[in-house]
Amino acid sequence: MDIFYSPEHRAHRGEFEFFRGELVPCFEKPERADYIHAALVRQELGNIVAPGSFPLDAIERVHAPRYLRFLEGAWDEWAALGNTRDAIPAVWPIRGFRHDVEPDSFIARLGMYSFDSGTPFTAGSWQAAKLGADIALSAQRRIAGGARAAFALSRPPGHHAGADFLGGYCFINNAAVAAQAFIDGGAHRVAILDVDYHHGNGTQSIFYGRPDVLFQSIHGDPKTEYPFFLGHADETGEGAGAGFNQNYPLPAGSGNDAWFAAFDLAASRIRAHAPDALVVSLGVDTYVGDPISKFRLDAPEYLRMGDAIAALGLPTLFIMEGGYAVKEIGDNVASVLRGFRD
Ligand code: Q9C
Ligand code: ZN
Repeated sequence: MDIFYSPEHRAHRGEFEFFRGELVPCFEKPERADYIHAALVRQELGNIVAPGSFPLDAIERVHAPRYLRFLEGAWDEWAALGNTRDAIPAVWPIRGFRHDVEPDSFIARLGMYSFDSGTPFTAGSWQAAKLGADIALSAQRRIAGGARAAFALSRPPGHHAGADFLGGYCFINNAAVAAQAFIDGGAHRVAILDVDYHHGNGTQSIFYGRPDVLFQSIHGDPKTEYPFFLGHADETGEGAGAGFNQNYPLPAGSGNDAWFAAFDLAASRIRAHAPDALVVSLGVDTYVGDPISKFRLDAPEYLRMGDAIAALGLPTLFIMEGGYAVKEIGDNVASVLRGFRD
């Protein structure tokens, strides 16, 4: 399958994030995509294709224009205030505050449009995030044009980003943008399967009220695992979207059997939805060796995962999300694509 990639993702290079009271080097680093790219090339899993450039309209179909305008100008604003280091959110409105008045202060607006401090905004973050969405849209277009599958090697990841918020290393929700592009291209129904260790809180909130985009997420139980505040089993959609959102939270420490049991439930929901296309939010931070996550999937399970996804028999768009065991993520992603193909 074609692999959409650009080395320009390196423009997003966060320096530090907080970890147990200390600033530590960011886990979400450029080397991640480089290792994945290298493994896919080494295993000859497809042609590497440069993305096209898309107008912002496709992104505005899922993100608020004022949020995108903020992101687009954020670094220049921050730099004009005399800053050279990353902008890290540090103040947020919470329950009971007014959330709709955009403050003038840069750091207040950064807080308004974010939900954690772990997502530094750097000089090249907007360019890389926009490129990540262009990669997702390019891969989506390949499938809309008749390909069975495509892989979007987007970085930074996207599934924690909502219509007007960033967080969890994510700025633009690449999977949501691609799913919406399928709908706008005439698809009646799309399914998003999110296999990243962390609940796709951004994707869920974007489609929560809609029956056309089914969301299925297998993840660490939010009672103990990031992003904590969303991803419980009783979140099943609202209004017209009631019944079109399912979460499969699993306890930290869960292994292969528990994971694939949840996968089977998600797979039957997807089959019942009869979608025109499947978008897979592919995080490999479920791996036993992942430094920030607590599932225990072994390396061979990624072959099985690819095989199980292929068995759904749908046009399939893989979009890269998390995975932080940098040396192994390339091989694990390659295994998913190999399992899908073979
Ligand atoms: N300092 C994705 O996998 N922080 N995002 C965890 C480590 C946030 C993960 C604590 C994890 C976000 C796309
Ligand atoms: Zn994750």
